[in-house]
Amino acid sequence: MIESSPDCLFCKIVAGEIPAEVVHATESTLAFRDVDPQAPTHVLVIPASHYRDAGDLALHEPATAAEMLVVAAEVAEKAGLGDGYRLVFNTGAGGGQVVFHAHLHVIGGRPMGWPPG
Ligand code: D5M
Repeated sequence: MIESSPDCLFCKIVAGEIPAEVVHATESTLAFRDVDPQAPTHVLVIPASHYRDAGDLALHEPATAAEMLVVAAEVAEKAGLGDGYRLVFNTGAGGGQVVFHAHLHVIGGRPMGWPPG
């Protein structure tokens, strides 16, 4: 783990160097709208510190990993997603991860299919 990584897009959002539509913030987490939404509600919840993926985060900062789930539930409630929503950690390139700063997708507001694409 490193506190922040100089070339990391999401570290720059945490630092306020790149703008984002923030919907929730705590000392250890930040939640902001995905720039390429896949549903009416699409928010990313990230740890403030830099970890490459969900496993790296959970290994080194399990309390923050758990807090991200609480934040996701709060985001979903605020967005009126009482009917349900989807939480996704794309992990590694083969898992569809593109930004290598751990992040939890909170997706909702439309019917969800299974299996995911
Ligand atoms: O998802 C990475 C996600 O990050 C993808 O859904 C787009 C989103 N993204 C990329 N750049 C930005 C900025 N600047 N603001 C908000 N959202 C952004 P992954 O799970 O890595 O495939």
